[in-house]
Amino acid sequence: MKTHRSIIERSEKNPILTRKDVPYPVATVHNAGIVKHNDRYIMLFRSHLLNGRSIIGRADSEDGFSFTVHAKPFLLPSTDNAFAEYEAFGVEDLRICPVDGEYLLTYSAYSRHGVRIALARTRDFKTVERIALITQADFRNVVIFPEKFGGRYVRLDRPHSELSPWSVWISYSPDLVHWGDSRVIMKPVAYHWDEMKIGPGAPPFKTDRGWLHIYHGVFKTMSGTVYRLGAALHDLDDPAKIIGVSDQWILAPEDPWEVNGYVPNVVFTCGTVPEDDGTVKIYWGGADTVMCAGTAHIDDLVQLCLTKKRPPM
Ligand code: BMA
Repeated sequence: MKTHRSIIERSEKNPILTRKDVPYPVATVHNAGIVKHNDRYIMLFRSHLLNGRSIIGRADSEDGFSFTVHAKPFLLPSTDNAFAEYEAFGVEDLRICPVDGEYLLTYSAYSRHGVRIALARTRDFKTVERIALITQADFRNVVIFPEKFGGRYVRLDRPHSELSPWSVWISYSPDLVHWGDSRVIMKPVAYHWDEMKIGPGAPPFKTDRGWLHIYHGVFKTMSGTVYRLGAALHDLDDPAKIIGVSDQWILAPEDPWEVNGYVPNVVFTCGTVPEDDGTVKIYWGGADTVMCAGTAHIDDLVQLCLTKKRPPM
């Protein structure tokens, strides 16, 4: 019996991509960035190699649900001096941020120094140019807004400290290399589904009412943590201003491949594709093991942020 319509309708093809689809040996396929480029969906997914470290692969699709994986990985840890030191333990959770006719790629760079964020760019997904390491350690999950504000790039990021665990901050840059004017704009809420930590998910996209940001939130239970997805709406002119954050989550682990896997009870997004018909395709890793997709009406998500709010902080 269906009691109410889900906000996100899961694809019947889920999981849409698994390690069996990958022509080189990997343990997982998850946490993929995605974009529609020249009418094709391009997915840059994370895979654990059999040594436990991660690389980024590429898969393409005509319809956004059936993907074919490229023979070779898309991005491996750098061997270039400036980056190699910080990517030695792998590259993870890449986001594709379309800005000014190019794609900015942000990803977690792991090394013995911790985790920090690296930024690269591509125009055609054939050549990739690394730009800079744009955070210090203990940062993950950076997404860059599709437009500049006052001539500056704007990103959401997620520093962590014991006193203020895993919250969403905003930072600005004139040149993609130097970032500053940072301040916190959204925090976990006590005894709420996202009370343990929150972090940027997919790069925000524009709606009539604001920038819609799909983020992840974590709750700690007696048998481990649960990763779910939520929605926040940012002001169109000033993205530091949050208009509303949905009180309820929009996606929780339910399917067997979300509940069980490499890390149980995880749905984790790095990308969405807003379509011209008012829907948005949302992509998420299930249990850090497979890729899944679903569709939502953009209006439904916006309304949740406007009418059933939790305080941003
Ligand atoms: C986070 C990151 C994500 C992962 C999630 C659930 O801390 O490591 O890449 O999907 O945990 O394991």
